[in-house]
Amino acid sequence: MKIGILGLPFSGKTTLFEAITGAHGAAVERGTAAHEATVNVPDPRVDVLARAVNPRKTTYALMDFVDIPGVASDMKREQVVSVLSALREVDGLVHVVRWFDSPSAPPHPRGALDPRRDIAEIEAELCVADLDIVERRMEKLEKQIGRGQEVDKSRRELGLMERLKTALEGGGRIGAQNLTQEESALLRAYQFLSEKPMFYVLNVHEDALHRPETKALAESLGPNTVIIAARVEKEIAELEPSERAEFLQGLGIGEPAAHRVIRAGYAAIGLRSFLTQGDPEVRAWTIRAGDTALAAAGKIHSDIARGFIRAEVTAWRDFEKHGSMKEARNQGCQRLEGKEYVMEDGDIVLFRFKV
Ligand SMILES: Nc1nc2c(ncn2[C@@H]2O[C@H](COP(=O)(O)OP(=O)(O)OP(=O)(O)O)[C@@H](O)[C@H]2O)c(=O)[nH]1
Ligand SMILES: [Mg+2]
Repeated sequence: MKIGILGLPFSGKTTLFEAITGAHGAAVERGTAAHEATVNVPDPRVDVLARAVNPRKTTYALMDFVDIPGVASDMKREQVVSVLSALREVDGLVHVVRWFDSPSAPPHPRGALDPRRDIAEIEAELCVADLDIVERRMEKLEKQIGRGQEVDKSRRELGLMERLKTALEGGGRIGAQNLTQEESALLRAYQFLSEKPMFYVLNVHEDALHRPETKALAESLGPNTVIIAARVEKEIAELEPSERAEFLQGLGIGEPAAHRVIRAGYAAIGLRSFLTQGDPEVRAWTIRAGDTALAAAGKIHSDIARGFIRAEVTAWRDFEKHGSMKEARNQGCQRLEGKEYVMEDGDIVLFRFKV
């Protein structure tokens, strides 16, 4: 899974990217290119399972982050479209909203701080980028209809695109358009930005982390908003791992930025994890809420999905209660499930398959 980081110039996107991924120095050139890095999804269940199973290898689920240069309404439209195109394939967006002022940082591009205005500006840029795609598609469909190619199908899609155009021109996100399943499926290939799940990081000065007005603002922006002092978190991420906890504690922060942002991303996108265990490896895998056993099998290998026979599933709480896979099985906690079984977060699964 992949999360894209966006926001106005100098909101702290690259600083947050460095805090989350630990990337820094020459790898993170400022202001121009997009950066990408992969981080482990922290999951205490993986650690507990690994202690019980003692495998040769322990592998966490992975999350990719993409950091792009800032976009703003006073940039050329082609430039906005080109910068934002780096986010087309991501599964969710995190919008970094600036709520710090510092003499050592470039000033906010709009002068005063105003998170709501910044959010409206970025949302409008997402709509502009999507509108660009919609309009180009409409031209193509009109030509096809003119040539008599797949007329009915093209007309139907053109009708949908016209609806999206009207919505986008009025500043409405595609994600808010009450699309049918069929329409969503048709639109999937266009990877519209304003259809993607989005959450906010409120980037504050470390002194403002625990202020009531910071918390009130974060809450008003949405349930998955994360309050982060990106610059100090970046500095802490550069320390030796053994020293980090003490500094975080000093700031009254329980967990590093990476953990909090990934957790918010899981919630915003609707992600879940399942676990596999055995002799070479204990491992966590990411799926979407509502995914079936068959879909989960396909995450591991297409052969496992193709030759799916059954899934042997132990719920996380049953494993936890009995302390080992063997004891959980002895107590009758292992269930046999078929392809259609809807996976639960934390399920420990062994897939039986034949190809
Ligand atoms: N005081 C303070 N400064 C910050 C914070 N986050 C970022 N900065 C500073 O703000 C400036 C811009 O930060 P960047 O992370 O490069 O911002 P950006 O959003 O990536 O900017 P562009 O890529 O140019 O759009 C740098 O000088 C940072 O050190 C913060 O939380 N507190
Ligand atoms: Mg940057």
